[in-house]
Amino acid sequence: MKGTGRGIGDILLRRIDAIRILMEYISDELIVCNIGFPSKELYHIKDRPENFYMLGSMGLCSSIGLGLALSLDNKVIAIDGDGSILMNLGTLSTIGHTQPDNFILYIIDNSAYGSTGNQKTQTETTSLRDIARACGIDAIEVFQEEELRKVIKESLNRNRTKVIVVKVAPYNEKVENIPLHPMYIKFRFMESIKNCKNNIKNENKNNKDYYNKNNKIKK
Ligand SMILES: Cc1ncc(C[n+]2csc(CCOP(=O)(O)OP(=O)(O)O)c2C)c(N)n1
Ligand SMILES: [Mg+2]
Repeated sequence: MKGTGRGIGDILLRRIDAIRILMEYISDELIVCNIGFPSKELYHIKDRPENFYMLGSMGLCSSIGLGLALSLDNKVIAIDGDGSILMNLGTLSTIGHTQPDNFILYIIDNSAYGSTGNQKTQTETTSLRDIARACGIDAIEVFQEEELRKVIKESLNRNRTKVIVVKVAPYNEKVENIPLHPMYIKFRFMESIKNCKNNIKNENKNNKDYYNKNNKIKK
């Protein structure tokens, strides 16, 4: 891999391992999860009202997560895929520009469009970590479980935008489809946001502060 001295041979984890390890450290954080197998694997590991499973479009998980992080004080984690990030690379620029201190983008990079049959993406040559860094984000690429656990713990304890790129082998766990109606997923998630300590009422304040900071609103 570019700049790391590490490569395909260092990859031992699978996407389901990366999700399982993350979930061991999760308490009340909000999670937005990429469409397809990532969501199915997350549902299989730990379903909870604070999980929002993407249905339909690829590419927007990180953007929805960012919007939530800008609107709420709770920690928000977007579990995304390399294919989806490549489809919406502008998301990294927007994250780098806005830098909400309560946002973690957890990119599970299997160098493949895993959910549709593991067709190859270009992340064996394109470093998502380096692109995130070029956007001003504190970003890291992780290959091994021990290092991943350390990075997750640090990122959850620190108030700083973080991009974690977990390099995994292309593999889809044999898990059932999510048996929840899309509207149920949506309303259950909305309900869990209502219960957040600092809820959506802060949205206007956060937006105003952000725009004021950037001289968009002059008073
Ligand atoms: C706009 C759009 N294009 C294509 C698809 C079909 N599709 C669903 S998941 C997926 C692969 C996603 O790849 P990645 O984000 O890397 O996640 P992975 O499945 O590898 O974990 C594709 C092509 C879609 N749902 N929406
Ligand atoms: Mg992928």
